[in-house]
Amino acid sequence: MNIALHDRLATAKKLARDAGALALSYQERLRRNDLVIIEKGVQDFVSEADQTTERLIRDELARQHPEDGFLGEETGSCLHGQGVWVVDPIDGTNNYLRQHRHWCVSIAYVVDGEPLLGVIYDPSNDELFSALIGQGAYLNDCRLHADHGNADRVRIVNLGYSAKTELQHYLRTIERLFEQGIDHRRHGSAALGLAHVAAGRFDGYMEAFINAWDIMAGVIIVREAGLWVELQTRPGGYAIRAGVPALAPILV
Ligand code: LIP
Repeated sequence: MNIALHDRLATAKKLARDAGALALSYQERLRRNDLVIIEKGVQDFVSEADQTTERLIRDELARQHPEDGFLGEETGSCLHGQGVWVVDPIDGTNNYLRQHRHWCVSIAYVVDGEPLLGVIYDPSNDELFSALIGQGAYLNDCRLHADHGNADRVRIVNLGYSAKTELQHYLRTIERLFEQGIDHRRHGSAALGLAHVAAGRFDGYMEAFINAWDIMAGVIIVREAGLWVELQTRPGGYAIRAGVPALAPILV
């Protein structure tokens, strides 16, 4: 296996933990209402925590792998080199800013549009999800093996919704799931939603518009767990469907 990819995976794992600890340290300032929060758009916020955490990741990646490019939610992109690091320093920002626990750090290494490795770290539960192409998916040190299940086993999926898509499509999806006897949750973090699909905590994930930095790590982790992922490009982003194959005709 490409040694350089193994080195990059080790870098990403340590950086995800370090960035998670830094982001967690800002929670005290949130509790004191001492963190500047900027509204980027409808339900789209950023704080000093997001920016500083992304800067920590970006600077260390530039030091260790200067030949690689970078694309981050908060500090933009420099797309030189064969591979690009695609980073969301705090995925689930709205949850984070309201001191909910459901947020994570997401780091992926992407070549020609395909993720070759991904790391998702949930500091609230100290859970590190990771995958390297062809080498399987892991939760901490435990290998993740998908239970492909079948139609009568599928019972709960995780959904994401963006104001950039049609609300009726989202509502029709929920209606279709209930008609099939399938429950759903919406947690506001695509990265964690995909990581939990790989870990068997959800049977599927769907979101009709999502950014690359929210999903690239989750895509390789779900694939390496042996599950189905379908990515479709959209102007400025993607539509994603993933999970047990029995969900393909339902998550449309
Ligand atoms: C979030 C995604 C989520 C989506 C939210 C938001 P952020 O990313 O993970 O799936 O529904 O609108 O885009 O902004 O927390 O990094």
